[in-house]
Amino acid sequence: MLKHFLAAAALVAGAAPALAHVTLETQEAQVPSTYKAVFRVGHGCEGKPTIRLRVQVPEGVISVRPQPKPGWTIELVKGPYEQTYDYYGTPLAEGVKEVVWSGGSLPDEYYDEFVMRTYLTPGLPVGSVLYFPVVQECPDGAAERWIEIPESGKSLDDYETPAAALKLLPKE
Ligand SMILES: [Cu+2]
Repeated sequence: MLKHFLAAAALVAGAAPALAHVTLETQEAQVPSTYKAVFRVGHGCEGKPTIRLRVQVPEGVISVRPQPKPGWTIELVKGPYEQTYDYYGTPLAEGVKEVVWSGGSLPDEYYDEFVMRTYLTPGLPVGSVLYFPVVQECPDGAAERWIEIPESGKSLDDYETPAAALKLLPKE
């Protein structure tokens, strides 16, 4: 009986962190569409506050515009895309590849959201999952790296630090 209870407790303990990782508020979106990515940060790095958040923009996600956030400085890391995209008649061959929020301090006990508007281009593979790797940095070099991308046949639950996931749906 006790053994049973311990096994169940271990399962719960193992599953619990999944609720608090850096995740997207809306985890499904139609392709193509304008998508508002809201990254939810539910805790710091083992007790330490979050002082920097870096979000990598996956290929096929363009026209990235972060929402200004009081108390935080935003840096846009730009670079070339793997192809040229058509954005409402404008060819885009380069753009934002990474968004970095820094200068703030989010206590471990608090919750906050980091927002960017994006455009999901028509060529993105409908039916699959798109991953946004996120690195959460804390003082003294501490960090949580939400960058694991599941291999085929595995799910997010198989990983301890999965990247933020967005399921791509066909246009209705
Ligand atoms: Cu977590």
